[in-house]
Amino acid sequence: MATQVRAGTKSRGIEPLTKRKAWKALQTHYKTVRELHLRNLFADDPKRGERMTAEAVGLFLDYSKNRITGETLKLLIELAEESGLRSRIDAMFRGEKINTTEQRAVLHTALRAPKGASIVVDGGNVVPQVHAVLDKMADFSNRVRGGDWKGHTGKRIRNVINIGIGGSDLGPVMAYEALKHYSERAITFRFVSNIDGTDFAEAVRDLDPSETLFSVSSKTFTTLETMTNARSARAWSLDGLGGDERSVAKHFVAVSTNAAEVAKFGIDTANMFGFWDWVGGRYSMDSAIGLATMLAIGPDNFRALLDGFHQMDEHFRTAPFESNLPVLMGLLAIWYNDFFGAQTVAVLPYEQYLKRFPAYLQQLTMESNGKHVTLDGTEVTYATGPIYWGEPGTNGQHSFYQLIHQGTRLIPCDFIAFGQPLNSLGRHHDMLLANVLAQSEALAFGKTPEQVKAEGTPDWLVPHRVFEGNRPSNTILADRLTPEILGKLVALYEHSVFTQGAIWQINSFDQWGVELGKVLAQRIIPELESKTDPALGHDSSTNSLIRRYRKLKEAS
Ligand code: G6Q
Repeated sequence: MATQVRAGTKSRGIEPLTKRKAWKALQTHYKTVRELHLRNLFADDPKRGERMTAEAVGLFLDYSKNRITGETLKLLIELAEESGLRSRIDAMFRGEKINTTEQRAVLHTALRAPKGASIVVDGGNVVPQVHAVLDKMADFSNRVRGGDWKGHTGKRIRNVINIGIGGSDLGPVMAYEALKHYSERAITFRFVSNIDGTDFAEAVRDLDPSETLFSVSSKTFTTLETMTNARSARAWSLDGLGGDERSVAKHFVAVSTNAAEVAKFGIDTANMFGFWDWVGGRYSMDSAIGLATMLAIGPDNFRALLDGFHQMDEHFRTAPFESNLPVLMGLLAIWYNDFFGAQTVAVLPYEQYLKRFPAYLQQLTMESNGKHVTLDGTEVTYATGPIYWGEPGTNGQHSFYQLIHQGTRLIPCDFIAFGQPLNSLGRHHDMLLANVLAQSEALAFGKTPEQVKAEGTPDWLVPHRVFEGNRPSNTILADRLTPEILGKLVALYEHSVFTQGAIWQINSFDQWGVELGKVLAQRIIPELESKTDPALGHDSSTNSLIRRYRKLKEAS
């Protein structure tokens, strides 16, 4: 597909990726490495498992079970350098408008900058505004959590429902689940995102409107799903509170960048928590979009979360590439994606509280790097963003791990585990950790036909029981899942995504791909709701599905 090159964006002084020296060297090098087995790499280098590790800000990364040699790493780092990664990092942190298609700065790192810092956007230091909003959130959270914020009838708030979708939902849900251990258990937290009415109906079915607070979280405050759910929430709330419009001020707050739309909806802008256009949706869980998180875990824990993000930001900004965790992870992702042709990455947290982490990462990684043109609009000639997926361990072991162990696809895995459990229960944690360690060992080293035979396996069964091994993985270890560690983990992946995007020379910060479906849905809604048969101008499949739906609807 031909794409237009936008004038003025071409001259970045960087050669196209596939023309770079290190890329070509990696192509040649790959031919040798693909023949190597992790069994031999470990046998030839007894210290590999100690050497190929990196540790920073409380996260330990063992990347030794990857199909790499010292030379691979050297070349990947050269690729990062040739790609101008260092200057891209600096440009992001400086607040340059690196989201070129939307002409926006990309400054989620400013959301976790300490109070005294200065980050200038369009001539103004944004850090004081960030802290002013955080203070306002903290004050509000304390009032709700402490029972000082009362509902319309004078009762304290016992339920908080976040209404938002995409970046205004996935981060808050993930963080709430991840940090449930630290949450205020006297308050019930729920998250409504889907336009499917079931989501809202199930969220409120057992709740008392006089004790329920809604946080309508939407950067634009125009998103179809969120505004539809917000209107249903207002109707439900008013219905339960005798229809008194004044109750809205006590039961609805807004998180948005769009004060005009917030006011139009009927929420007092005094009850609005703002953020800025330089915060992308999928990078916003540490902005006011994290209000539900702060209500759950309290301001001190929220600040610890931000501090964790900031520590990883500083590590990413300053550490040499050789020991830079996000850079290493980003480069390994490129190695498998572009040289081995791997299509996916499995993220496997051995921590039940991280059950929504893979879902959160799916948006972060795939919305960011699911791009087919470079910054200057040229079609890429290499694979970009891999598919991220996963489930918490050990559940996946009894389901899809079979394909990772013995299937025909190469699936690099990120295992995430913690030294200490948050719920100590007999031998559970040792067993959990034994499993994560066993999985990465089995994936890497497998089981040879000779080993299988030596166990007395009949010949015909041997091929079925052989594990080829040579399946790569990273293992990330931390002491325990705290708000601070969660911030570090999320920032680790944010910056790994950045590293990949910078090397692919794509814009990791726009998401035009979500637009077309939105526009078409707006066109179809009146066709589904029309009282008379509408004239349909879609393709024959869509036309007949619309007609069939209209019949099904009539039959109900
Ligand atoms: C994220 C995307 C997208 C966005 C949602 C919600 O990077 O932009 O997931 O967060 O579409 O948008 P609003 O917050 O504007 O409702």
